Amino acid sequence: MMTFHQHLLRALVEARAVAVLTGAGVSAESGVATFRDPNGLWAKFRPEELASMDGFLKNPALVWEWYQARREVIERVTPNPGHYALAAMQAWYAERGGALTLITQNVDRLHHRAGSTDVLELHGNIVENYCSRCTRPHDYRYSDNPDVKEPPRCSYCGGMIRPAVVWFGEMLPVNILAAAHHAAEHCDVFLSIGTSAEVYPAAGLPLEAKQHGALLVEINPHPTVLTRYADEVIAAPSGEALPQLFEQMRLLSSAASI
Ligand code: BJW
Ligand code: ZN
Repeated sequence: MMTFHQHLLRALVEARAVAVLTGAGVSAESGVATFRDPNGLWAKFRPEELASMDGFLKNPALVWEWYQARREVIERVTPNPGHYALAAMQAWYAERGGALTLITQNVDRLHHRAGSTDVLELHGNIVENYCSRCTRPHDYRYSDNPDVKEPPRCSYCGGMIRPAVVWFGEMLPVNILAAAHHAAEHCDVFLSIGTSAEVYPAAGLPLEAKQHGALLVEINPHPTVLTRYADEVIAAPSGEALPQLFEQMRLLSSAASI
């Protein structure tokens, strides 16, 4: 049983608006590799070769196969207790007339599968695809065609189809980023969970929230560049910390209402 500071629990129970930023660490306990951990994806692959338009144009089949392999993993795994706790917390705030805005850098859709709604996907998703030339959406589903080894071609212009993720050097979806900034600037508590906070502009959101007066909380078993700015650090895996945090919030809240 983890113990949390009373003022953290009280801040969470009293908050009207909560913003949460998640990263790859939230899916680690589901069996999805992170990027920058010692056994993460970037330990084996060079980011600029795989997660950039230049890399895709130089070696489309390599990039496509890398995404196919990751799709295979993501189809096979399931959300973990951390994903479910965040979905339950979102419903809990909504019932009380508040709001929890879930901002994620993850492309795996596990938050959706756990029941979270209105998820702000800053880096897109790995399930959908679009044409790298004319940008039209392309209806390719991994489960229908798991063995496609090269990018399919666009039925309108013949361009190469790419995953609907945001690569280095590409702009994040404008409306989604704007909604994320708004949530960061207007929340009472901001939770940064399972992210190294190294990739911008997402990494700027926690400090933006703190500058606007939010309590900044980090949940991560390892220190990050953000740790020294956090008001509260829960140094534990999110799949363990989040269900216990939510449980203790509910206990405090029901005790307070007696
Ligand atoms: C656990 C755990 C457990 C483990 N529980 N925790 C300002 C300064 C410097 C550079 C820039 C800047 N602004 C922009 C840039 C450039 C660049 C950038 O940020 N570079 C930095 C790396 C230096 N940013 C961009 O290029 C962005 N675009 C942009 O800014 O466009 C501007 C523009 C304007 C005008 C014209 C054109 C452009 C785009 C960034 C896109 C990032 N894309 C990727 C790939 C997505 C597709 C895919 O998945 O293949 O997104 S990179 C990769 O990193 C992925 C992730 O979403 C992202 C963040 O990683 P995350 O989630 O933090 O994972 P990790 O692995 O880093 O950390 C995991 C953490 O979990 C660790 O801390 C562990 O301890 C922890 N953990 N187990 C809880 N059980
Ligand atoms: Zn096209």
